Amino acid sequence: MKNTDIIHLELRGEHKEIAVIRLTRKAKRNAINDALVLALRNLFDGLPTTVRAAVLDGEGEHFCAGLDLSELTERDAGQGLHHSRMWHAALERVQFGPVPVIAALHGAVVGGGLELASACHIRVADDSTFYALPEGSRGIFVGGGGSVRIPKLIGVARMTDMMLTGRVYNAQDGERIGLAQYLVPQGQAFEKAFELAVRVAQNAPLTNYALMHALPRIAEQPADHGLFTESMMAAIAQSAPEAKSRVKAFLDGKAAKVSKG
Ligand code: 1HE
Repeated sequence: MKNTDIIHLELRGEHKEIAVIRLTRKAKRNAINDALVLALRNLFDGLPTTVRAAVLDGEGEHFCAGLDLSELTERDAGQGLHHSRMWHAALERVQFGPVPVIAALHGAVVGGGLELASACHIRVADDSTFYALPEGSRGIFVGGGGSVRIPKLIGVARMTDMMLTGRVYNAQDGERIGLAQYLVPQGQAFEKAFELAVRVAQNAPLTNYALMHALPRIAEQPADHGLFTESMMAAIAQSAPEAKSRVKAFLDGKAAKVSKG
C-alpha cells in the first residue's frame, strides 16, 4: 500500500506485526470523502501477512468528522445507494478483515466517524472524545452501517435519541454506555491502543479469527444454531497445534496465570 495524503500505514514491531493506520486529512478533521473510503478498503484488503493486529487513529485533534459533506450535494437516489454500499464494503473489510482493529479515539467521533469506530473491535477513547450522529440534524440518515452496528453497542433507544435530538455524549458517558471499552487521559488513546494491539497480536491467530468472525455471527443466530456453531469453532481452535502447546505450557507451569487486573 502506497501512503497517500489521506491515509497512512506504518508497520511496527520486530516482525512487522502491528499495523498503525492513520487518517491524515487533518485540515478537514479526517472527514471521509470517496477517495478515503476506497483507500480504507484497499488498505485492509492489502494488509501484509505479517500483521496480527491494527491500530486505527486520526491525525490532529479529531478522530473523524464523518462523511465529507462537500461531496453529498450532487448525488441522486441511485448514486446515494451505491455510495452507501461503498461504505458498507469498506467497513466490512475493517470488521471482517484479517486482524482485530483497535480504534484510538479522540475529539470528534461523529457521523460516519462513529460508524467507522463501531466497525473496529476495541475502542479506546481519551478524555477529549465526544460522540454524535449529526445526520439527524443534517436531514440525512446513517449510511455506513451505523444502524446495524451502533445499536449493538448502545441499544436502539440511545441511538434513536442521538439522532432525534442531536445528543452529544462526552468521553465519560460514552464509556459508560458502551461506545468505548477503555477511557484514558487526554493524549493517551494511541499509546493505550498500541499496547492493547501488542497484547492482541500475541494471541493464537485462530482465536483472534474466531473472535472476529465467529462470535458476531453466533450472537446473531438463534441459540440452538449459535451453540452448534460455537462447538464447531471450539473444536477447530482446540485442534490447532498452537492451542495444544499453549495449554501444555500452562499445565507445565510455564505460562502466566490469570491475575486480578
Ligand atoms: C468538513 C467536515 C465534514 C469538518 N465534511 N468538511 N459530519 C458532521 O456533520 C460533522 C461536521 N463537522 C463538525 O461539526 C466540526 O468540523 C468538528 C466538530 C468535527 C470539528 O470542529 P473544528 O472547529 O475543529 O473544525 P471546523 O472549523 O468546523 O472544520 C475545519 C475544516 O474541516 C472546515 O473546512 P475549511 O475549508 O473551512 O477549513 C470544515 O468545513 C471541514 N470539515 N467536518 C466536510 N464532515 C456514510 S454516511 C455518514 C453520514 C455522516 O457522517 S453525516 C455527519 C457529517
